[in-house]
Amino acid sequence: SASETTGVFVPTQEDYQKVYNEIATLLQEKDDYDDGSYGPVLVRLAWHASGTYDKETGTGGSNGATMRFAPEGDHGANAGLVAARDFLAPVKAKFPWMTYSDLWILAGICAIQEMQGPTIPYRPGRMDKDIAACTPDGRLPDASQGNKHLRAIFGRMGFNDQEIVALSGAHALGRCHTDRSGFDGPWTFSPTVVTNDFYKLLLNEKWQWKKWNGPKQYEDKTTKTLMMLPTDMALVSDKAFKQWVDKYAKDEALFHKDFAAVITKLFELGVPFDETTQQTPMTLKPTA
Ligand code: DDH
Repeated sequence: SASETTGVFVPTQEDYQKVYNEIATLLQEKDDYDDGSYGPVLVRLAWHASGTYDKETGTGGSNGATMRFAPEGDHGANAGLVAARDFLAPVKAKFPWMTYSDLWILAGICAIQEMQGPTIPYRPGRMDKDIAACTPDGRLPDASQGNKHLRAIFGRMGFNDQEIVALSGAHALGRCHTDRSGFDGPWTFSPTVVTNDFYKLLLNEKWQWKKWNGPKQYEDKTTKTLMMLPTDMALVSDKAFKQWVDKYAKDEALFHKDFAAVITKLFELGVPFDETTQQTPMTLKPTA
């Protein structure tokens, strides 16, 4: 085998499953964080590692893990993601053969699957890059903006309207933190389960501006405990976006299917996979 002749460790699917299981176990053990899970913040780490991609220059994307370095780690959009990187530090120490770039994406996939989301095919092959590959600030979306901004930011990555709406369903998960983004609160009542509730709530709740000193955000009129960002609300005020919100609100299976496809595309933006070895996507088994 390659490893026998070169002395280089060539991981198999079994090895990646071991890493997956380690992350899943830590997710279960460390349940005293936020709403009881590091899952949402792991998904956000994988998304922010990937969402810097620029299709024109081929720069950014998950291949590089340049958020490890201060210039990119300190971008306002990445505030708080150190919690996710620290969570994964012992996993990296246990499996040093894995690149940070592959580990962050595997962790995002593990979190989605462990939070009852769809199966996400995984392909390793990302290489870590050095500080010079850090992307400029401003590539990730600004929550205070609207439909034009969404199309500009996600268009730069190569996504269309349907894909923008499908990706945004990730806000079923997690919450905003005043000490990170400045915004406050969760989008749904089940922030550790991958549901289509983000779309249902967008359509079925009455939303009003929250009266507070923080950045402009919406709160639900009924309980005042849920939130929407201005960018979230653009998905219902824009007719082309809203068509897809309607579809995903009605059909959770369709959301899961389209979310799996689009997050796979996101996680692989700009990744030059090895044609000869790890080209076939693998399915890693959930623990439950
Ligand atoms: Fe998001 N997101 N996101 N988001 N996001 C925040 C939290 C989480 C925007 C802004 C914010 C996606 C798209 C957008 C997750 C996943 C994804 C927060 C709060 C802000 C602000 C951060 C904090 O205070 O801790 C904006 C704007 C957009 C957009 O323009 C579309 C996408 C595409 C994803 C994805 O995963 C595919 C997750 C998960 C969280 C919850 C994190 C946590 O710690 O909890």
